[in-house]
Amino acid sequence: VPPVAQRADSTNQLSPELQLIAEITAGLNAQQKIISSKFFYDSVGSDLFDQICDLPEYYPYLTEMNMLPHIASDLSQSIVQPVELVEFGAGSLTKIRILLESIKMIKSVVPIDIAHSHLQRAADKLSADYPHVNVAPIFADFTQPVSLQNKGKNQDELVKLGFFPGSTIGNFNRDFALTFLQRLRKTLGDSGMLLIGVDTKKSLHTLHQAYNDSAGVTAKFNLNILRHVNHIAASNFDLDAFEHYAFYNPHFGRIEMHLVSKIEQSVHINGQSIPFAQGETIHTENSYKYRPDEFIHLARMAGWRLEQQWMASNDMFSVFLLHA
Ligand code: AVJ
Repeated sequence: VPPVAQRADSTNQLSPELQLIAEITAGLNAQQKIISSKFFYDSVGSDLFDQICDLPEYYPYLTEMNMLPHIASDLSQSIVQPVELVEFGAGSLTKIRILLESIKMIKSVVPIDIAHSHLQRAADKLSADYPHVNVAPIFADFTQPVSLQNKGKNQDELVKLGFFPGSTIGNFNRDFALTFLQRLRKTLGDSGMLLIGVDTKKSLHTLHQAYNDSAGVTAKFNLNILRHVNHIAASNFDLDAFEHYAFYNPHFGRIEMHLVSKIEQSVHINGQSIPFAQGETIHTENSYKYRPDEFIHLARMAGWRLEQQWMASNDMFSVFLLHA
């Protein structure tokens, strides 16, 4: 196979598989090497993420899960027309279930996730448990525009309720977060709503512990991206030659996750040899944290109106309902 072109603007003529390889290769040729956090989520990575959610240190999941029954009960009062719930990055569909328990107006569910087999399994289970709800999964990278055409049953009559929990928006830099929220505003339409979970700024210690858990699950999750890349691109990353490094960067208001090369080495990918100095890093994830006023400003810039907001009792996590 000839090496895939590296110029970003030449990648879209390639097959989907080669596009991914081209994207990864381009990131590894950058000054600060980078692999997009969407590559965390193969089946193994999705399972590891579920394990992160079981950690006592990983407060975003626990806090939002504790808020959701209350939020769902509020929404069951205010949502009076039949809706289609569209979740971006739906994972194991655990949170959707809490909404379905209370909000009887949800007639159709469209979960979108990049991890195909993981989502297929979760969607089959959901559909078996809620036989009266139409479940129509989309296997896609939701950071790219996704068309909802012809998905749900009678979807034209249903108001769309977007669901973007877990502070996944935190993976995007400010520019892309704005672009993405604008795109959702279009995708969900003029009667659309968006329920979005956003992690807050808080004590550095709490933030640090959440991404440096004592059981080492986050480290495994981070390193798994290299195994996934080896699978996609037939590269030869040695997982033992890198180590997990996560820290809060107050200047950018974000957690950064990196993989640090323990040694000087080269890695083969896509017909190239990528050199690593000892201590050089691959940046694998940003997780931006927002004060409520910062997020509300961003949502307004993207064309949304704030309808309702919820804050965890300890200010650890926030959830917003936006209307078009
Ligand atoms: C799924 C993107 C919300 O940023 O906290 C968890 C992913 N990374 N631990 C986050 C993650 C490390 C998570 N999001």
